[in-house]
Amino acid sequence: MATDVLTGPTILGTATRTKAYKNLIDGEWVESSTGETFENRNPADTRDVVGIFQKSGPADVEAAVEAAKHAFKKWRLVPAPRRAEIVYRAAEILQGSKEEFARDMTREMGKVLDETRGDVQEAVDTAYYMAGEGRRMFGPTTPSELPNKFAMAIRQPLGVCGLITPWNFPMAIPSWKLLPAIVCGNTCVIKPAQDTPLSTFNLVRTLVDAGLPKGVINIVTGFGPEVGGPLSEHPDVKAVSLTGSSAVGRIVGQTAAKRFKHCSLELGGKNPMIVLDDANLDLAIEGGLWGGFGTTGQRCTATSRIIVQKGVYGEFIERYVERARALKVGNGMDEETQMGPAVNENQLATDLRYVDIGKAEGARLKCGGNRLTSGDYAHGFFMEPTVFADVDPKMRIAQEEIFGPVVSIIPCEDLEDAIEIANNIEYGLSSSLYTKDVNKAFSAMRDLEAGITYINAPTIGAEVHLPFGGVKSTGNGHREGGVGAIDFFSQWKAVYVDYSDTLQRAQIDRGE
Ligand code: UN1
Repeated sequence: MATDVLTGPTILGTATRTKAYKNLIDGEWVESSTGETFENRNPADTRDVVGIFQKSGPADVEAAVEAAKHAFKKWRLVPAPRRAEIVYRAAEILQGSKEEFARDMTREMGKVLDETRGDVQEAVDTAYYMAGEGRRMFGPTTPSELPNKFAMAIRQPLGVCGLITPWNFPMAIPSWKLLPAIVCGNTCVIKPAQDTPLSTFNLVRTLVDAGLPKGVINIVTGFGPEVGGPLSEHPDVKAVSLTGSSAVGRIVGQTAAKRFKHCSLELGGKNPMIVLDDANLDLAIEGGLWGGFGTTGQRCTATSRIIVQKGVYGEFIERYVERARALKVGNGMDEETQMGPAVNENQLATDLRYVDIGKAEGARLKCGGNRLTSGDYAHGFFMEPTVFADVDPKMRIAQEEIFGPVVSIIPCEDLEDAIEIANNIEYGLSSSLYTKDVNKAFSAMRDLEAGITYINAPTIGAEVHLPFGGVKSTGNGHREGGVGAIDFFSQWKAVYVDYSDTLQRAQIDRGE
């Protein structure tokens, strides 16, 4: 799959060997039809080239879809428990490679090692869970309305699935899509984000090592217009699953709709954490730091708004800002680092632009706001953890997804006011409430408009066996994780077996 090619200059000024990775099509590692490649660079130190990847074009998508279509003919007939055994074996192999794959991921994506270990673990968890689903995939058997007639519904695969995955969880999110898809009997073409293709390679290579037949999963690396677009448009791709921005989601959704494809969109978020006067403040501060600055704020589920009741507002800000200021920013490979770089220059520019927007809107910048460029920061996309206070809920920094380490703190009167602020937004992925009052907790669980609500925990940290996804512009109603993923990657067939040896007409022959 990977060959060594000479690239340079490196940090030391001498050429070194960088691995070149190929596409995986029909079980073969092949170069792209375009003959072009792109570099995957370390966002903590851009002198470090992690790998060279294929800059593919529509012809590569065509070949991959053809391979997947061919493989589907056999794969759909492999019993689901047998398909799942391969996934189970992959989970075991993946566990053994956890440290190596976490290091690869930190190098290509930037988040700290603890978190990339968690990302690999999330793929392991998904594999074990989906392996179990292979022996469930339940469908109802139900009495027929006619005598001597049997009725049931069975799950069937869809065919070729086109999967487009983001850079922030470069192994976990591909696992959420690939593993239920193949357990259900589909075959796949995956286009990983151009910033983080290596982690998807590591996952798929593990599945191949576990015995996955050729053509069942194909990888085509490259960019949206040349790979993602043709993949979602292809008539032989029967389902499209995308995790990405709402802007891209709108395009992919419309493309898929033209051919009535199954389409799952998991898009943006602007997730609120509410802190009431009676909350355990130490816990809320700890949670707000983890939710706001974990993954450098680059989670769809990031705690980007903290809505604090007036009784504790001043104290919360003071203590939160002090802790945010003290966070250790640096290369994620260093075990001491608490926050890594932005994934790329564009993302960093977006984060810094929103700092200017917040200032211009009149929010109070309490800490951060600057790019870090001195010493070890010189070659990476680092910025300070940034906190705005006295944010008006209508401000752009309180309404728009930034996807960086920029937290907006908004004052509120009481729970009712907080929920109004929380809900008055385009998105609805995750949400959280800190309180000791069980009545308030249950009201919030009912009233927060979001696909996920946490009580006394921040907005991040979803577990793979529960539904993951959101309401409003966060998506189109599908759920990843849990049985929702099986629902998406299968279709129902109702089956009736009449063993009466007579013509029985439903709704007509009622024996009256
Ligand atoms: C994402 O933010 O895109 O719940 C995924 C979480 C992680 C997954 C996040 N388990 O924060």
